[in-house]
Amino acid sequence: ARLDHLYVHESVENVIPPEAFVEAFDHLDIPVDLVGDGESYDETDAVATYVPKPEFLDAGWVHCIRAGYDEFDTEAYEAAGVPLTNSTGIHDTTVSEVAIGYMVSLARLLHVYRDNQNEGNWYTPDYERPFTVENERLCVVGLGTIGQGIAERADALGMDVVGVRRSDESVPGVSEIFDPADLHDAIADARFVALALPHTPETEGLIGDDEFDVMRDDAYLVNVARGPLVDERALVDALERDAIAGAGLDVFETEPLPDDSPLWDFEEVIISPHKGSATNRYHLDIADLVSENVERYQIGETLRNRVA
Ligand code: NDP
Ligand code: 7N6
Repeated sequence: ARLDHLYVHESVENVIPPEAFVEAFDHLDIPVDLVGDGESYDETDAVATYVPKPEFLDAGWVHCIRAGYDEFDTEAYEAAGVPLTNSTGIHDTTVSEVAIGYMVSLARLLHVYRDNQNEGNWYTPDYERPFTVENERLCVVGLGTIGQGIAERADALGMDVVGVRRSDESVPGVSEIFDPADLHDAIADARFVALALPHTPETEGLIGDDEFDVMRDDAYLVNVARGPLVDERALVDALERDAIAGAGLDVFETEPLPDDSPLWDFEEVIISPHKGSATNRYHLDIADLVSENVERYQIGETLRNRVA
């Protein structure tokens, strides 16, 4: 069946002004409308949404406006025969710039200077403390859209970039690719370890006590992917016992990060509120992706980014 309606679920407001998003579909030749919970759908309807809802399983196609679709029950979509697509492929610049920003700040101490600026302090760090990212080793774990974006930019800054992925396909700027089974070899020599892989049963708790022990004690962890990839209790412990030097974190086991989390208080931890992908063009980037798939759907072509 052809689609005769695209619905935008109001949960997109978590990240996009819904009206701007709906307007970005002006060129489509099917109507596009904002909906709340409890609507009924049929196979001629497509839905673009941030959260999953049971009623979407009656639609013709569902698009998740996030790259991480770990909150969606892919087996239920497969059982219902409803294609589910995600938004990977568009976060290479946004999220990578945040990862690079953390690394540059942690090396050049911008976060420390800003903390001191807030107190009106003209701060002089110890001579040994500042360094450059140039010539430092970065290990990127997960070399997809975001991982490749980080690797290319880090390479341009003169970093020595290695990475981890399941396939051995080479990646521009990455000098060596390790199999996930060799994670410890991959991270042992790295000054920065950046996580850019999906949250799956296989990747949950990937970085815990053992990994912090393997990492250099002057190493920094960067997590722009998903909180549960890291055992947060082990991370806090590693920071407290100086098993690693610090971290740049956009994502957490519990979001918003609870007020009583010890992570708030480390000088060498930079926290951003899961805004790594935030850009004032997000509605256009997602609308381009969804529009392309509407066209594909209408002519019976394979959908881009199909994950179920
Ligand atoms: P992609 O699917 O493009 O890339 C994920 C990569 O991870 C793949 O290339 C895959 O390579 C690799 N991978 C998968 N499993 C493993 C494993 N067990 N060990 C090592 N590598 C693995 O996704 P994106 O780059 O677009 O996004 C990655 C994740 O980042 C998302 O799933 C999402 O959770 C998160 N994200 C966070 C954002 C934020 O706002 N902070 C924004 C967007 C995404 P291979 O198949 O070769 O293993
Ligand atoms: C804001 C969420 C993702 O998985 O978590 C991120 O895409 C981004 C759109």
